Amino acid sequence: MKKVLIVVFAVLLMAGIASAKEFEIDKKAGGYTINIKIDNNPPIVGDNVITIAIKDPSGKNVDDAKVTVDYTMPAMSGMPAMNYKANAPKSGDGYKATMTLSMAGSWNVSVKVAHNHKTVVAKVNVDAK
Ligand SMILES: [Cu+2]
Repeated sequence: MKKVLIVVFAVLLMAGIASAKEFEIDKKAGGYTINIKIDNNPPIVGDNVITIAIKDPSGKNVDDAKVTVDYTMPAMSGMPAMNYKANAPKSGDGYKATMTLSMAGSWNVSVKVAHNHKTVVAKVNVDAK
């Protein structure tokens, strides 16, 4: 009995760590489902790897899209607006790019997916620490 409880506790603990470690969100855009993961949660000042997985309206994985990631911070006192763009080529389980966030605070991340002659955009706001 004691052993079972310890195993259950360990599994719960690992699940908790796994979900806290990675940022993950699903967005719908133009019928597509765009799953966005960031390897740090919250994202950090510095390099963060963003992984994007895409399903088409019929639920099929899309592996022939062109994906780019724009990440911007609006101007604030003493700091002009910052705009960055990264290509996210297909790599393993998704499309991957590195976002180098140069300061803490609120960043707007736009994932642009070009597929079958149309472009859809998924937007997410993150707070870098
Ligand atoms: Cu700023």
